[in-house]
Amino acid sequence: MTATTNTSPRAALGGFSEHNVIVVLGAQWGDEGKGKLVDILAQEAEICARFAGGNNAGHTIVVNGNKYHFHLLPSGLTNPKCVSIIGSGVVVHLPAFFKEIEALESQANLATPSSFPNSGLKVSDRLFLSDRAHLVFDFHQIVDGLKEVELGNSSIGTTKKGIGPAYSNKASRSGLRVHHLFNSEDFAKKFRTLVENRRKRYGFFAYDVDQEIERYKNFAERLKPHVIDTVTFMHRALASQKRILIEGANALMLDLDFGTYPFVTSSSTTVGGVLTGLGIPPQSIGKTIGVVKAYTTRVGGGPFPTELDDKIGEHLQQVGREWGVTTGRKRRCGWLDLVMMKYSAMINGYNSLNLTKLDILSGLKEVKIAVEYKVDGVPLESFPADLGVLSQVTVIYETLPGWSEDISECRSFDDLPLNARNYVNLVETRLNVPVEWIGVGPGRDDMIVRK
Ligand code: 2SA
Ligand code: GDP
Ligand code: MG
Repeated sequence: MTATTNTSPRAALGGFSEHNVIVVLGAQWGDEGKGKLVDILAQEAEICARFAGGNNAGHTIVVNGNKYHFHLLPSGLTNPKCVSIIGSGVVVHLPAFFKEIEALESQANLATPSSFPNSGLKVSDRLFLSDRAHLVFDFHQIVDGLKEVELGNSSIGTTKKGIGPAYSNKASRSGLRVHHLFNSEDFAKKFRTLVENRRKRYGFFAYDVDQEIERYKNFAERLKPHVIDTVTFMHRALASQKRILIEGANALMLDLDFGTYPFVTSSSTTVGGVLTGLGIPPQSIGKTIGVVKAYTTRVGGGPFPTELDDKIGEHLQQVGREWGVTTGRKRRCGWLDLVMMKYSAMINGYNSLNLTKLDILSGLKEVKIAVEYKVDGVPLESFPADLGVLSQVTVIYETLPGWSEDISECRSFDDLPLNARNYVNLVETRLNVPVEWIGVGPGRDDMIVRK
């Protein structure tokens, strides 16, 4: 992987020539490689916005061989000219917010100058946060852990970043938002009530409330320059036809409404979440891109119909380097599931797909794709809501011959071996959505663009 320029020539093909607003969403259970596509498209974007989730997300971006990890901050920060927005649908852990800024800035200073030639990865002056975003506190993270213990064998396998407890406070109308930080008396009062309340529910846990209130006074001062009304900002940007990239976190099957509930995250990860998490109207979205891994992975608990509990699953995990970016947990691996993908495409209405990590399938004698679920011999119409039903499905696969060639240097569809092309074509035909990008490696330039 040897990228030599900061702005990939391929980025121009990414879609901003046709649309001002592009949305990138995870189509499976996360970690499809959204960050990499966002990085590529961001080279042409003026604004990159996050709309949901928090620092549970983990995106790895590889530029000139240097790895950058994004959690809470938008991955579009890799373009030094791109302004980044954290919308009101995101939940923000301020210690993590500042830590991530520092980590990115110090890492970028160490990186080769050609990665970020103009200004390094300076982020402080081009990163803005909604005054309506809810805050995640350390006590939310403590509660996240306590909840998981309480669930025992049925634990969700959360990232323990406090995401669920913070969204719970939001939904129960007791949460604290960014604007609350700037009225310190009111903040302190509400904060004490919140902690008391959680202690009533979960029993006493050690937490220095006074010290935390002091810490947040400090954070408020540091945060001030970053806080804006993102609704007004986004609407001005739309009115002046700025090129806006909207970055999904987590993925459709982890969505609170449409995912494998309760084994989901606590936010709206779908295209619906884009609207509620940024406060923009539906007609402003020009294009929605679904990012789908050429196989499936899942981290944490919950059902996974095409999971491979065998040598092939282990092979995908090892070769695909499938470890959580935030927690370091091993990701579970399985075959690509088109029943789930059809459901995903119905909800998000993908205009095109980025099929990622096709290179990881190289070397397998044969590859399988799930095309149908049956219960008692009867095909299911779609992905079931009831996990009891899901546990009974027999997965019907289509088996294709594999390919042995290393495809990481392929840069056009025709460069791919025939069997790899057939694999892509099958995905495209069955889903009736064009596969516009094909990932063949982790680097910015390791992408086939079909246009
Ligand atoms: P949470 O912490 O409340 O959002 O966890 C609820 C479920 O959502 C899953 N989840 C994720 N799945 C994939 N990737 C995520 N981000 C990190 C990454 C994960 C990591 O990029 O690798 O490092 O482990 C992510 N975040 C949340 C989670 O596993 C639960 O199943
Ligand atoms: P995200 O959460 O969807 O942004 O994905 P993650 O960053 O959590 O996980 C995807 C991983 O796959 C990262 O380590 C990427 O660098 C890597 N990756 C992305 N696309 C490709 C690809 O096409 N091929 C290979 N080999 N790695 C890829
Ligand atoms: Mg990830």
